[in-house]
This record gives sequence, C-alpha cells and structure tokens, in this order.
Amino acid sequence: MASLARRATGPAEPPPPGGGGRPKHRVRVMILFPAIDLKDGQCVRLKLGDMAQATVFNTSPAAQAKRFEAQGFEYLHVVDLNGAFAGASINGEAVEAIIDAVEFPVQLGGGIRTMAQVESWLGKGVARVILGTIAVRDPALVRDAARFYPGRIAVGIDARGGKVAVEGWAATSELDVVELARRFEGAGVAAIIHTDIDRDGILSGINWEATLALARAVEIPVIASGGLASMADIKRLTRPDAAVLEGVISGRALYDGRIDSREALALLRGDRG
Ligand code: AMZ
Repeated sequence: MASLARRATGPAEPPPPGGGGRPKHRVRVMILFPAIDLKDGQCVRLKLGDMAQATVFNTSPAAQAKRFEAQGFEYLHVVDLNGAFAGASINGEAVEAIIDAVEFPVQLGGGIRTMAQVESWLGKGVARVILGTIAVRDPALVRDAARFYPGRIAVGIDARGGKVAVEGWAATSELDVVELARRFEGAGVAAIIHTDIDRDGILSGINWEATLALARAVEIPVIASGGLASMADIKRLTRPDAAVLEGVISGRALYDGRIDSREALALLRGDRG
C-alpha cells in the first residue's frame, strides 16, 4: 500500500481517490501489524496484560523490528508497556532505536498522555501515536491532536467485558466501548485499535463479534487486537463481513510460529490487494 506514511512528513494516509469521501466501511487493504511490546528495554509478550507474566522474545527490539520489516510487513505496532503503567514514555531509547533501524511506518502507544508527548514522538519519526488512557480522561485533547495531525492519531480502546480499561489495564472504567469510540467520530482520528483484554496474549482467537460490532457502529477504521491465534483467524479476515476492518495486530502467534508471516501476508494480499 503505497499511501502509508513514511516518517513524520504529513498525514499517514492521503484522502482516498475518487473524491466525495471514503465510502462507508470500504477498506482497501487489510494490514497485518506485527507487535513489539516493550518491557524494561526488551521485546516481550504478556499474558492478559499482566507484567508478571512476561515472556522475552528478543532482547533487541530494533533487531526484531528489522526482522519484521524483512519479512514483508508494512506497518509496525509498538507498545511501551512500562509507559502505559507509568503514564509517561519509559522505553523511549528502545523506541528510537526501532525508528532508526527501519523504514516502514511505526505506530506507538503506551504512556503518551500530553500534546507535548504526541508532538515529540511524531517529530521523532513515529508515523502515528496511539492514545488510550487520555482518550478516556481528556477526549478533547485527542480531538485537538487529530485536528493538528490528521491521519496520525489513533485511539486505543482496550476492552474488558465491553467496558474500557486504562492505566496499563490496571483500572476499568464504566465507559462502554462504542460510546467512547463515538466521541471521536468526525475528528480526524486515523484508526481505533480495539483490544480484547481477556484474550490478549493467550491465543484464544479474536473477539470477532465485539470487534465487528464496533467497526459497524463507527466510521473510523477499526483494527482488531488481542487473541489472534492461528491461520483460521487470518482466513476469517478475508470473509466479506470483515472488510469493515483496517487490519489486525499479531503478537504471540507470530513469535511462536503459529502464524507463518509469508502465508498470512499472501492470503491477505491475495484477497484484498
Ligand atoms: O498489556 C497491557 N497491560 C497494556 C497494553 N498493551 N496496557 C496498555 N497497553 C497498550 C494499549 C494501547 O496501545 O493497548 O498501551 C496503549 C495505551 O497506553 P496509554 O498510556 O495511552 O493508556
């Protein structure tokens, strides 16, 4: 997909061709985002978001990022886990090493809670930032950021039983997922990344029902996350009703070889490219 952002030089995606705006729920390319979660400078996967249950998959996040790029992925998903708990970027050095090591666009979340942090990361070459906790606490800030940086702000909605969790998932709000998502309609938000916490890192399969319901309820493109387990999930993405999605994030299944990157990318490109 030639329109993906390269570095901090403008909106992540130009308006689609054809004028008149994007036809509702018509996504051209299904993106498979490999995930790098950073804990204490290393590339890890957690189970159910629990920092005590971390498996280290690579001690060099930059080397892992290069590996994903060489495998043909087109967009990298990075989370600063310590940052999500602390409310500020903690693994900044590792993130900068990743950005320096690769050419493909990187989206970054975890601990980005102020406009200054948004600007700083976009200035350093992150293609788009993911805002989670602050989207609940201060939606106006997210709308302002999206207005200043159209196409470069994504909202991370992490759901536990349909309710939105924040602060590294240590706290669950009373807010409903769709209700939160609707606060950003028309604001220029590039994507909503919907993570099902109760599935994350345990290979139990994507929560299709909740993710597709969200995607149908809003105009903002939705990315599925949490639980991607096997090629069956990838195949599920090629079914017509999944065309409302912009993509899917894969962590553990890619690291432990349950999903073969070549096979998965070929399947998605064959069907959607
Ligand atoms: O695994 C976790 N405990 C976790 C996680 N992966 N907690 C937060 N996050 C991710 C969210 C989102 O991408 O999925 O951190 C980001 C949100 O961070 P913040 O600081 O904006 O709430």
